[in-house]
Formats: sequence, C-alpha cells, structure tokens
Amino acid sequence: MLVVYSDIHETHAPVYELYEGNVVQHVEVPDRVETIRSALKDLPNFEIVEPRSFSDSELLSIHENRYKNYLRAQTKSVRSGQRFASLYIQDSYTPLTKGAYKAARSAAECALTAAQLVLEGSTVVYALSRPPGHHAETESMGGYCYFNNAAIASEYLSKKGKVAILDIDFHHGNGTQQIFYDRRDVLYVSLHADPTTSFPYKTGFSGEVGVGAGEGYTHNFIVPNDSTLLGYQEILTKALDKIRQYNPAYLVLSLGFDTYHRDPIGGFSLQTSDFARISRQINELEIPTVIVQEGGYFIPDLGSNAAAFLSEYARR
Ligand code: Q9C
Ligand code: ZN
Repeated sequence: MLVVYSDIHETHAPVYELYEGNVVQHVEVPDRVETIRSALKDLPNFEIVEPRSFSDSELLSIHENRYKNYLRAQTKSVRSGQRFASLYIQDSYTPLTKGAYKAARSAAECALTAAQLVLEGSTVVYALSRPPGHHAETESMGGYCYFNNAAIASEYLSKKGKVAILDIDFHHGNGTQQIFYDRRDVLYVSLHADPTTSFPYKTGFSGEVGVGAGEGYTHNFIVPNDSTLLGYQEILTKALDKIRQYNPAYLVLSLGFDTYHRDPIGGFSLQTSDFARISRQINELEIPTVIVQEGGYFIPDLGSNAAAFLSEYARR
C-alpha cells in the first residue's frame, strides 16, 4: 500500500487550545503522524511516497480565496508559538502557528496525490496527513482543521465518477457535510458521537439529510458513548448499506483513531484488534479507496492502531 507523507507537517506544532476559556495542552501534535510513519515504515506491503505538488485551483474548488489568503497572511506574521485568528474561525481549539498554512496545504496535497494514484489504478492509497481536515468548512477553520483534505480529494475524484465519503472519526465532520450538503454526486456518510454532548455540538444529528438536489445524500449515524466493537459494527453495517445502494466509483475514508478506548478526547471503547475487524468490513465494499487520516490522539498506541487497520487493506 502506498502511504503519502511529507515532513512539512512538523512546522505546525500547536501548543495549547482554549477549552471553556482555560489553557489546555494541545493534542493535535506532530508526534501523531511521526509515530504512525515509524510503525508503517518497517512493515512489508507499505511504501512511503512524497506528495506531488498541485496549483491552488484544487484547494480553491472547495475553499474561498479570501479565506485561503487570510490564513496565509495571518500565519506569516506568527513569530513563534501560536495565536488565534479573529476571523474565519469556528472555535477556540484551532490556533494559528507559523507553519499552519504550509502544513495544511501540504496535507491537502497528500490527499490529492492519493486520489491521483487511485485514478491511476491503485486500489487503495493512504494519505498520512496532518493537520486533519473534516471540520474545515468552505470558509472557516475549526476542530484542529484548516483545509478539508478529504473534501478536496473527493471533489477531485468526483470529476471522474460518483464518490462516497465514509467518515469514521469520533467527531462529526461538519466541514465535509457542509461542503457537499446540496450535492448528490458526492455522498456523505458519518458515524460519530452524539453532538448533544460531543464536538462539534452544532451538527451531526440524524435529521440532517442534505438539502435541494442533495436531499437524501447525507447520512448521520450516532454511536452511543462507550460502544464496543459489536455495537459499533451493527451501526457500521447500516452505514455501509447506504454506500452500497449509492454504488459509487470511489470511496474516500475519513479515518480517525479517536474512537480508541484510551483516546484522551474520545468516548468509545474500541480496542486495537477491533480496527482490523472494522477495516475488513469496510474493505468488503471493494471500491477503489482513498484513506485520509483525521483525528486520533492517544500517541502510544496510534502506530499499532494504524497498522491494525491498514494491514487488512494492504492484503488487497
Ligand atoms: N480539550 C478532530 O478529531 N474539542 N478534531 C476539544 C478537548 C475539539 C477534534 C476539547 C475536538 C476537535 C479532527
Ligand atoms: Zn475527531
């Protein structure tokens, strides 16, 4: 399996977030991706490749130009450490660092490269990207995300055929949902924690099903807190049925490991070996797939969780 990775992400190293106004240590740190990379690099069947470069047009097919320019200009003026933007921001969890723009742009290029490789005939490619993307909306950063990597890759693939996005991060992908809410050529299916009590709070309820031409092309499945594999897989089966009915040419998987039982900000009870079972079930779809890394914050076990999940795919 090809793994698209760039070390540019390291220039984005958030230090703290403001949670309910209090300074809390940031969990979306460079070590996340580094620990996954070192777990995969010695395994057979994995090959790490650099992202290709893309012009701004792919990024601008999803994000507003003024938001992109704002992010670039604002990060330039960060000297060291971090600060918070005043505009185009959803929450107080998503700081500007000196490297945020470059890292986010590179993460989008990782996802785009993975999409291009799938169009060139790879059955599955993994974008080992950070910062994550699924909370980023057309014109705002939020939930540790700046550009929506999975949405940018999906838009790119959608020129060649119908795309289904399956989002299995612990949190609802409000950005991805917003971006494709009125479209039927990209299906959005998400499994996540109850937004009544979990981030992003505002969206992800089961009554949100899309609008206009997109009505019926968004599906939100709420997974109860403390769910273990059995309960999780029951809901996953329903989500996969929606994807089968849609019959897409491509699958984009927004993959979060914050569903792990030891995750510091998650609330499900999945174990390392469960990730292999879950990926086997998704793999049964047999659709050419771009996997995009989203959340997952328990660093000591991130490498084994990623290896458990991806090794099932690497057999393909
Ligand atoms: N102090 C992703 O997983 N809530 N984003 C933070 C913890 C924000 C998660 C509260 C969670 C955002 C990509
Ligand atoms: Zn998450």
